[in-house]
Amino acid sequence: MTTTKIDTGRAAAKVMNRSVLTRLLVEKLSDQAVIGGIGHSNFDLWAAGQRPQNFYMLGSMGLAAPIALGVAMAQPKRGVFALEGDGSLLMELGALGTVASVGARNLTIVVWDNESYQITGAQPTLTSRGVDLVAIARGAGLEQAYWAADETHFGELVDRALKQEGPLFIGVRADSKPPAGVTERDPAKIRNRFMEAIKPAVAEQRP
Ligand SMILES: Cc1ncc(C[n+]2csc(CCOP(=O)(O)OP(=O)(O)O)c2C)c(N)n1
Repeated sequence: MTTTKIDTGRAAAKVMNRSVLTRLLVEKLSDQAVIGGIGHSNFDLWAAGQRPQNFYMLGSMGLAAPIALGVAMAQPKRGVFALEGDGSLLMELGALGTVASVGARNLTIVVWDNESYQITGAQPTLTSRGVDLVAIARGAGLEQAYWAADETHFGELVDRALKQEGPLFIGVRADSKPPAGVTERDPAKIRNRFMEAIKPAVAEQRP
């Protein structure tokens, strides 16, 4: 861990590309579940390779972290990531306190802060006026909340998440480039594929 960079504030964090970092994240994964929030978070997750352990939230903002928390609680041995846009997270800030109070070590929230509701026309969000989501996460009780200083630091934070020492909150300042693909809009297929991929082996199932 590059501890010298760990407390980089938002202003000093590099503006990076969500598609590139999503690929970087996915390349490090094995059986971890990833929940892509509405918006370009899940488009880029889709484009990074359609892993069956990915769930693509279509339609409702702010649900990546709550869904991920449910999966993390049901399967404490599985690493779980929530990928969410800043606009969506701002809709569901209470979830941060819930995640902190549960303290799921296997859960990581990544927020792509592009200061806008990009998918609906790039209307500015409150982060464009200085609202700091990492500071909010810390205030909600998530002590391990950091701005990724650059791509290397992002990779280091993901490595830490993979050791399941969370809950971890990773803020990324994201540029406004378009996503690398578009999620296929087939909710039943998305749900069934995900449930099949993460269902416990028969011996592990609860009675
Ligand atoms: C409750 C709710 N309000 C509004 C919308 C319309 N809507 C869908 S995505 C979106 C913007 C998402 O912004 P953000 O989470 O920042 O992701 P980005 O588009 O920047 O990737 C909006 C306003 C919605 N789907 N649900």
